[in-house]
Amino acid sequence: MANIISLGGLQVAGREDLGKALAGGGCASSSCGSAEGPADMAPETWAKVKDHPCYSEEAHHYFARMHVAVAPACNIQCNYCNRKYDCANESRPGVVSERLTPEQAARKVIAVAAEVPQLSVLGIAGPGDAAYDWRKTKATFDLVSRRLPDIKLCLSSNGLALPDHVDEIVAMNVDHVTLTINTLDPEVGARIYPWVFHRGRRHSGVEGATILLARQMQSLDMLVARGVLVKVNSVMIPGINDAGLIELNRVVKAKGAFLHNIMPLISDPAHGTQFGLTGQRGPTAAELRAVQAACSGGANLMKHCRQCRADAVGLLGEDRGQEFTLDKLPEVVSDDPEKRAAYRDWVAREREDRRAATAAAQVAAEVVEAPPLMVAVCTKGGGRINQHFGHATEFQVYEVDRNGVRFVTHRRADNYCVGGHGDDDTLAEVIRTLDGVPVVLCARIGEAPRAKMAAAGIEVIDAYAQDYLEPAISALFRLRNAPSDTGALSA
Ligand code: CLF
Ligand code: SF4
Repeated sequence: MANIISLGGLQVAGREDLGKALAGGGCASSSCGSAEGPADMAPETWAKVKDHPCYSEEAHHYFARMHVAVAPACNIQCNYCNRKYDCANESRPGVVSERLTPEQAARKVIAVAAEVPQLSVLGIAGPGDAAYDWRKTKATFDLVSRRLPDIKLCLSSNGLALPDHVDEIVAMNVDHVTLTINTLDPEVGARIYPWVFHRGRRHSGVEGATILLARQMQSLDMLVARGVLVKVNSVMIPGINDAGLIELNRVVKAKGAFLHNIMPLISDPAHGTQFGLTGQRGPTAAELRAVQAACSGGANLMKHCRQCRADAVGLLGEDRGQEFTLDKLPEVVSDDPEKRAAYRDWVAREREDRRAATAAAQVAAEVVEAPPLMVAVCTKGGGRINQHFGHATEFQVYEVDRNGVRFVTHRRADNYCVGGHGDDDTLAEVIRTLDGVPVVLCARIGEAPRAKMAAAGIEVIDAYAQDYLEPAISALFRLRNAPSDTGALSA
């Protein structure tokens, strides 16, 4: 089999060259899902999540998803949505996608699959509700699964119409469904959903919220009973549903949800939503972290969600959607499954190496008694420190101590270096973005920005360029706290 892989137009051959391609110059990066690996779950569950960038935090370093905006109709009204934009339950608010017919969508998926070997998942997350606009969702999945049987199918829904389609979902081998459940309390629900449309009638207030909640719980039970992995999304709305999210997390875990994704409300008067116009604010990062911390011991939390667009393409955190708009697609598209197979072989070997290196570094670090250290990383995928500081639009933040390296969150900032020139305003924004994070690991940085970052109290280190993330972070922790230990890597 020809082991030739194309990464965004760059042709590379084999494993070493692919590593170099991921390591070189370049741009966007990302991260998201359960932090667990194959040792933590049943083999059949691991088989479902290992290539899904949202359901496995590890997979998001290697695999891409794409969304197609085929389902514009919706059956409820959320106060953070005004229907001019994509469904805000699993999309960045204020974004409008190019709407496609199922045939156009299938053409687009085949074209992307031929160009992006990292592609492993097709998701339908709007622009309305994928289960309510079922005919178009199903037609798209049917067309794609016939042509690309190795691509996993994934959908997102508010849950109201979903119980009517569980048999078809299972028959189509859809292994991953996201349900948005914002509250267990219909009184609270009435403050989020002014109305729902069910069985030909509109129901408002508490009556509507009661119907919606019952159908969401029914959806969760039915999907779990049929072996479908369910991720629950909750939009955190301070002063409205925040107090109930810990109990919600506990309940969805007890019902068998695989992941819980607590997303911040993004509210802006310019979006024209009820919450935007009435000044309802979203949570601060500290409020979101506090709720996540209080959910410890409940359902696994997803912390790498990027609140994608309903037409997102690429690794999480990178958006290649504009490369694949309808006007840029060829009329006749053909797939190249060998490229994806070669890429997956490479990923399997990389994962083994990375796990072995992480385990060895952890053994060395667990003797170090020191407070946890926060470390930001510049990466554009592959689980390595492979991005120039000036090209990072996003920093992945990890915490390390003697118990290991844990992904905490991502923080976004405009990239510092534009056209080879650093922008001081952007650097100031990067420094604000990295508040509370004293160290950044990157592939390269110029001396001038390094000095400015140091003056702001942030050390930027490029000595671990191209290394795997976790072993490098462990080594840094050990070096800082046991510098005389000759076993530690030096920076
Ligand atoms: Fe899309 Fe959602 Fe499937 Fe992922 S996204 S339908 S589960 S393939 Fe992922 Fe995007 Fe977050 Fe969604 S980062 S918004 S969680
Ligand atoms: Fe908007 Fe999605 Fe809510 Fe429907 S379910 S009103 S599309 S946010």
